[in-house]
Amino acid sequence: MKWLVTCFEPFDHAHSNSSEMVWQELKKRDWGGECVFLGPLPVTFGDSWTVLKEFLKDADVDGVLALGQAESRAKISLECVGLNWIDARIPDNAGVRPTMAAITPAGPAALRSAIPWAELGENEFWQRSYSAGTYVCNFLLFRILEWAEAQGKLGGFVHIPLLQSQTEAQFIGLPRMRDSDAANAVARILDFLRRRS
Ligand code: PCA
Repeated sequence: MKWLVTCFEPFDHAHSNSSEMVWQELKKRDWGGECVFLGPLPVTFGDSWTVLKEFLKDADVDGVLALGQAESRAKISLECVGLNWIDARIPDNAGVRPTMAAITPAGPAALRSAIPWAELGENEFWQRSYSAGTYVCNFLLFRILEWAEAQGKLGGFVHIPLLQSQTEAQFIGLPRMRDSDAANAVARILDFLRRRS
């Protein structure tokens, strides 16, 4: 299967984003032409999906895996559900802070990812998650799941903890993964996805 892999730019005044760091590392590896990479996407409600949707018009892919950073989580999260809801705790990179609003007012309360994450199991590096938050990552995940359902394709989201090399003061005291552990773990997750028929 051919996968599109995206990541996010830094946000909330940080100058790094673990998803972009891991994504840069994945891009260097040999995926036998089965993975294409788009990023980093803007951390904005206005443009994140617009940029991705535009790319998908001409891209011949079977699935989309989006990567994002989750401070305060200790393991990689395999997101199983996108919530049809936004409640931003901080403004996005365009200064917009939507609160208590449905993404698609007439849509379902939530959409499930059709990726069979249970088959991948759980270990010291990753676990399944049932909340991608209520910020830009959840917004993008919900839009990807709407797209996947309409197209009969697969969509999913993986949240990555902070990495040891991220030195911003705002990250001090939060859980971290070793950079190489995170990159190798997400590479294994991507390998699981591309081997699906
Ligand atoms: N994490 C944020 C948005 C961009 C990112 O990398 C989130 O979890 O919503």
